[in-house]
Amino acid sequence: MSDSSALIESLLRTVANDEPAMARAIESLDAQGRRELEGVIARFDVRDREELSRKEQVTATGMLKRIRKIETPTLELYNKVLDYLDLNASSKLEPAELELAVEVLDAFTGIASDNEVYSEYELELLLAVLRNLDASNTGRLERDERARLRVRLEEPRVFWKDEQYSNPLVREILER
Ligand SMILES: [Ca+2]
Repeated sequence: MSDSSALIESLLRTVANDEPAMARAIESLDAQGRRELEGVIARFDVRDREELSRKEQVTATGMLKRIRKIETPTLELYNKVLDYLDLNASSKLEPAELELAVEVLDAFTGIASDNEVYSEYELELLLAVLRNLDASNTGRLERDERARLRVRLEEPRVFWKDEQYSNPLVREILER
């Protein structure tokens, strides 16, 4: 994991000035949290160079800003969500996958709050949506599952409303 730690160090250098709160949150992660963070940001090192280009840094930072708290449990859930959207199982989010990820994250942001960041609870709900879409149970969305998702994303509010009634995994979380 030392190689991906280099990814964290390079991200830290970038955010130290621009995003001090994010830098502090990253610095206070324990070993498990760092592993989860590496798992998130390594997806943006698309060419596998073990460092992020300026553009990839911006993408990674932008994706990290979508979670309310950079903590081990949220990073763990975020990795699981992003795994479903790594459609070719490359461990990287190539541009088309990133586009879908952004679309999905935009559609479900604020499902249990009126802000634009994901809490741990909201990530759990989003994961339940993706798990339920993964009818073939492969851990990522296949072409037909993706097609269904695309159609549903056209009306995200209706999508979420339906999920609350029809998705047993979502219901289970809401009824806790
Ligand atoms: Ca991929």
